[in-house]
Amino acid sequence: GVEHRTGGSATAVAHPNIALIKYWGKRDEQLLLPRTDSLSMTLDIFPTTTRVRLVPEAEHDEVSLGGAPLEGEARRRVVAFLDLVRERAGSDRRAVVETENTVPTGAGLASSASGFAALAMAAAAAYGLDQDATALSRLARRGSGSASRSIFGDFAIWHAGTDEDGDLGSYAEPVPVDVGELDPALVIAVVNAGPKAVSSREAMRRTVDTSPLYEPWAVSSKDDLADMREALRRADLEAVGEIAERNALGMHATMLAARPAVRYLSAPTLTVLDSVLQLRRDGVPAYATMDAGPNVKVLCRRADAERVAGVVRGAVPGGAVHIAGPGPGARLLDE
Ligand code: 2P0
Repeated sequence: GVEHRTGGSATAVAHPNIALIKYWGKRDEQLLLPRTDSLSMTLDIFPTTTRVRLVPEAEHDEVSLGGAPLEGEARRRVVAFLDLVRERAGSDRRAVVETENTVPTGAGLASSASGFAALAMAAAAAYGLDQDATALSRLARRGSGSASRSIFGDFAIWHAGTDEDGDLGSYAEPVPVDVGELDPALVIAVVNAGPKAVSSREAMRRTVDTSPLYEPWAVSSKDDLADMREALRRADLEAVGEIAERNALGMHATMLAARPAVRYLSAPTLTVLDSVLQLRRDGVPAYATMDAGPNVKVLCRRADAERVAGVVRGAVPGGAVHIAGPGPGARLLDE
């Protein structure tokens, strides 16, 4: 069956996304259902390319990243994801999964978002699952929550869904934005490209379970989302930036109040945040957002991005600085 349609092999490419309204906290650890809606911009840099090839006689999946075999928890997550796809496809075939990442893995630069979006698309095609974009987004979510958003380009909202709808109700979809009018860029300051000390999965769990600030943030994030949608509709970059910055700082406040605290923000992070404040005092609209790591993403106008990058570079000598614009959704490549 499968080989006739796809040859049992498919390659997909996907880009990371950065949330302007954050996903932080699950209500279902098995299905990766989030507590709140989130909204992101997909980037035009750091793509992940994944090839999935079915091998009829193999007993185990073979999973590699950058040519090296994946092991431990990272491998387990990929195999569990393939098991889900196999269950849906009614197949017991093992696969060879080869991934090339252009972004540091596990450093809060959304490598799991691009990674599972590319894997979802390639695996669905290789196993012959007929999936529309909504179904692919739902499927990618099962690998990593934020991957649901990387199925789509530009701006996407990931709906938390309801307990009644379960798996079916939680997927991302595009948010219509006049990208030309908004003219956004994200200046990414990589102050530390090493892997994080606490996984975002563990950090979310600890925050939801122990932080007295979690519920208030989750409640205020609803308002942030409504305000964000309105600001995006108006293509009002300053409002978009202000809302994104407050939502991110609030998310980090929830973690700082967890027991024990989860602190991803480091001294260089704060130095970059100071430089962002100085840019604003100097009349340049620039706003910061941070994820599960010390790196800072600065939202600004494309026209200001070089200037912002220069200031940020001066703030963290030795740190790499990248400029990203809105990027494409996940797609299959011709093999
Ligand atoms: C986000 N982050 O919205 C948030 C903000 C980090 C901070 O999604 O457990 O790798 O695989 O669903 O998606 C990072 O967490 O977590 C993340 P899982 P994921 O982008």
